[in-house]
Amino acid sequence: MAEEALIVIDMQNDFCPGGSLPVAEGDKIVPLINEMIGDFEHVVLTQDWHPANHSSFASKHPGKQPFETVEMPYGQQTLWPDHCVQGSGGAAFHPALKWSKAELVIRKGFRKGIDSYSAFFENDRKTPTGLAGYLKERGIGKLTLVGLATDFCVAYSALDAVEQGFETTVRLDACRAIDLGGSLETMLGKMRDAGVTLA
Ligand code: VGL
Ligand code: ZN
Repeated sequence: MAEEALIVIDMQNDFCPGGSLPVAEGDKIVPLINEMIGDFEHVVLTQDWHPANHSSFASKHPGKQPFETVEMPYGQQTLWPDHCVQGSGGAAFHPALKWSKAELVIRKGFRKGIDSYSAFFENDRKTPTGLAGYLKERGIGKLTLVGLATDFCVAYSALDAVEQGFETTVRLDACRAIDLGGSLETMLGKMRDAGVTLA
């Protein structure tokens, strides 16, 4: 029997109200996630972890505003307000998140020139984070994903998870979305089509 893990995506201050890239009600899911952390034997967290000059920041692109897009060598990239800078308070986990049980914290987005929404592959869709190998080596085959944001880091992680052969559930009640230009509907459809269980 495959082991199961809870994957908690990017529950960081910058994605919660008061942060630099706040997701509406991002903090509201903390109590439910804490309950789920208690229920799962294995817990993995992800942490968006950018250098201060990261290429996904609109501030590094003269004339560009947050939420506009640019063409990167690996394809289209949405530009964001500066967020989750390595070691900053905004990059820290929400203070109420019960993170101490986590067996692994996987950091992503630390390469200046590539953003990384997914917990498995960076946005070039080629550079692995190592998470798939870690989980497989540990006999973990079934994943439940929660956190922020539903339509970016959670969705990209879930799509990669099924492609990597994991039985994957997203608990939508324990996620919140950015919803940029219909991105929530688009990504919910992609997840359904790929065989992600939306619960
Ligand atoms: C995220 C945008 C930029 C996320 C991370 O966690 O969904 N979104 N960086
Ligand atoms: Zn980011």
